[in-house]
Amino acid sequence: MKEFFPEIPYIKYEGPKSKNPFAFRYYDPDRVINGKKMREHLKFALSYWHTMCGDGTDMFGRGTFVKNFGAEDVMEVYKNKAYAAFEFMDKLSVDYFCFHDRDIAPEADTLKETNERLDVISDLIKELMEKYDKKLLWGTANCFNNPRYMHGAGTSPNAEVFAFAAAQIKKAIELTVKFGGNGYVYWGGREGYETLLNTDMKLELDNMARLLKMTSEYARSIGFKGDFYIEPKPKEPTKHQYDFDAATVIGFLNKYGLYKDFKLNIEANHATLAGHTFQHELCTARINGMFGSIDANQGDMLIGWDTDQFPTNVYDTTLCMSEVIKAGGFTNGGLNFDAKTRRGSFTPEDIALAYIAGMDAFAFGFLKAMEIEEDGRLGEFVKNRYASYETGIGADIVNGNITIEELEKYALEKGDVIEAVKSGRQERLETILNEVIFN
Ligand code: XUL
Ligand code: CO
Repeated sequence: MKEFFPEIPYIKYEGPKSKNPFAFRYYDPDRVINGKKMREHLKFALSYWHTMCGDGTDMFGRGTFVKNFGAEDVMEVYKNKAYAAFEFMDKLSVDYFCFHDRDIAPEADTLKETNERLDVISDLIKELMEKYDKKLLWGTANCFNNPRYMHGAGTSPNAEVFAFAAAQIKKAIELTVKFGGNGYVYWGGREGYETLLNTDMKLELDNMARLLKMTSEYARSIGFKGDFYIEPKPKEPTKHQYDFDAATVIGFLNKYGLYKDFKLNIEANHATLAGHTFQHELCTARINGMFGSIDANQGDMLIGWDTDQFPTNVYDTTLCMSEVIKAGGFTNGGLNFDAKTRRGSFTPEDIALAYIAGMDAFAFGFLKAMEIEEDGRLGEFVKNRYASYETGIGADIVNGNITIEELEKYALEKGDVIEAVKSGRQERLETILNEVIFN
């Protein structure tokens, strides 16, 4: 069989001292930690769109990568993308992939023809999944690229566009089920608005909920057992994306009675675009029982858009994995590299090196997050900081055993409570974090 990446070897674990660029320093896929292999703790996924399709096009220049994989006929190109994707996953020990419908097969003139193309390529992908023992983390529909979606899909002012989006999502769900997918993602591509001068926000939000309800119920009716995820993002492409951040999405799901069947897919770069840390978004999802999956990447704090860089910041990966551990680990979710190399890093080797960087950064983060747990000092500090709620008046507050009048009486008797207030010790705690990371 044709090898698509002869320049990329099989990547093996060589340990932190290795100078071999094509080796893992921290990711040792079959190493067992707490009864589970690292590959099962981390559940890395390849993003089909960036890795097999993204060609480096930006607002100021055309593509710098050629991704036709040696073919000219459009269907042959997409077949070769599939062969190349599985060769890449095999060489990198990436066990999962994520896809949009339009990443795996090109759109044709009619929906019927497009669906027929999807049937052909999805048969091939299913075969390759079995051959290489790879799994689908999640599928999704690209309801934002085609001009018909210029004003949104589920939130389009045009009902015909809503109908088309519903039909497209139906097919994407069928493909997800065909691949035995663990999840289905809704990222609100153009579900948002530019100006209220032309927008009925209430109808748009109601319609978005209608689309989620209809399509998720359909998925269950055809046997989908995985998770539905909403992926929050505050802006880009629209100025006001409806799924702004985790808290907004949780409020939306609650309002429309959808919270039971949905979780969140948290993306690092989307968190920072919303003015939050990655950890904040993960924590918000976790404490609301909505933690699901992760789009692993990082942004550039000096650039105000979604740069989708491969994650190398080990503070972020450590704090992220701490949240994952607190959530009890991944169930259906995992770490999807929704990430691309910079436009100037245009060779296949660059893409492999970027995956190695991201996988090692997360493997390192996971090991350090486990050490933070074992060390216990950070957890202990937080526990003690709230100790006043465990007894006395604090326990009464938490248990709802006290009235406002009784609280007033208590405060009046005390006169002041400043002596009870203790230091937050932020700098000391940051030093403990550094100690763990650098030891
Ligand atoms: C866009 C983004 C998407 C979703 C899937 O910012 O993150 O790739 O992850 O549609
Ligand atoms: Co994403």
